[in-house]
Amino acid sequence: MLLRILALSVAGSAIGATAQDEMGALLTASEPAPAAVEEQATADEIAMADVALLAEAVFVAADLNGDDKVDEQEFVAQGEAAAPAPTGEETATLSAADYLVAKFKAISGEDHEVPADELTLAYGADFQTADVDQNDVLEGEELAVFAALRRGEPAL
Ligand SMILES: [Ca+2]
Ligand SMILES: [Ca+2]
Repeated sequence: MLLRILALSVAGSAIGATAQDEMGALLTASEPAPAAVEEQATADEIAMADVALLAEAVFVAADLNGDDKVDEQEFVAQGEAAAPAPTGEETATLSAADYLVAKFKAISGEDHEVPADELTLAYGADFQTADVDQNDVLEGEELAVFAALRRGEPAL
């Protein structure tokens, strides 16, 4: 009886190890390096499938204190770092930071915090809005609209 349990547990662990190896290989194959995600942000086009990765990369970059939530200050700092406000005459009534604060409020809701899934949802919604021809790929002008929406600025 004892031998049987032993044999089963050995067999079980062998299967477990194989499955883990396969999972590891799959994860390694499908997860792009952080550098690849950064490149997607400035690519010629962004596919719907890239949005979650993009949101994740932005979230990690924005969450400076590592508490798995992006607060207003972190959101604005990340937004300003990603798209520096144009220098020169500031005739607009709202600054880039004002737009980012408004965008943060829209995403965060009443708890004034944005966990990763809320940022991913917001990016998904902005993607849909920017994808004018609804082909699940942002190209050309659509990319500019997507960038503006993510900064909370009115799309042109
Ligand atoms: Ca944080
Ligand atoms: Ca499109």
